[in-house]
Amino acid sequence: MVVWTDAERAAITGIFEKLDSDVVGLNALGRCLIVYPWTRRYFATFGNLYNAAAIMGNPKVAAHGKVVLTGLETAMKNMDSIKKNFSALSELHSEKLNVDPDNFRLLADCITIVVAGLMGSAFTAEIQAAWQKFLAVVVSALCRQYH
Ligand code: HEG
Repeated sequence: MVVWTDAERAAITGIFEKLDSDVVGLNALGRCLIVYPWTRRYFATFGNLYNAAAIMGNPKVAAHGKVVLTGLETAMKNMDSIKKNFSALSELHSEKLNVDPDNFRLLADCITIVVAGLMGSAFTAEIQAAWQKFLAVVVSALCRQYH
């Protein structure tokens, strides 16, 4: 079981309070699709993902980015039961969507880069440590139903 300090909890909820999940979602998912082009294969129904401009202007990318951020928000609101909460989501990514679990880490890194850019100097090393611990727990929970 993951132990969270009060400072870590405050750091993570603080990030969600400060940032707009639409903006973080689009920029993080868009960045992932641009930087790691093989991740586009999972979004065949999204239409034009041919280049950076098409990806960033694609409303389905924006909508799905929001879905991912809503998932993270659920994790933030249930920080002591992320594994349990993400069990069905992990099964979906594994059994139905067949997403290679290495990609969770890549998207998580893109989320961190976008959060860092938006937070600026408020994204101190301590805040980053809490945030990356949070994302590591989310990634681990998403990987759990793979076998
Ligand atoms: Mg996934 C669906 C969350 C990484 C590909 N993803 C979803 C859904 C959520 C979610 C909440 C909706 C589930 C539902 O409809 O019941 N995804 C989520 C998180 C993370 C993640 C929190 C990691 C931080 N997803 C991820 C990655 C890929 C991927 C790395 C592929 C590279 N997700 C994916 C696809 C769908 C979802 C293809 C279905 C999209 C659709 O058909 O609309």
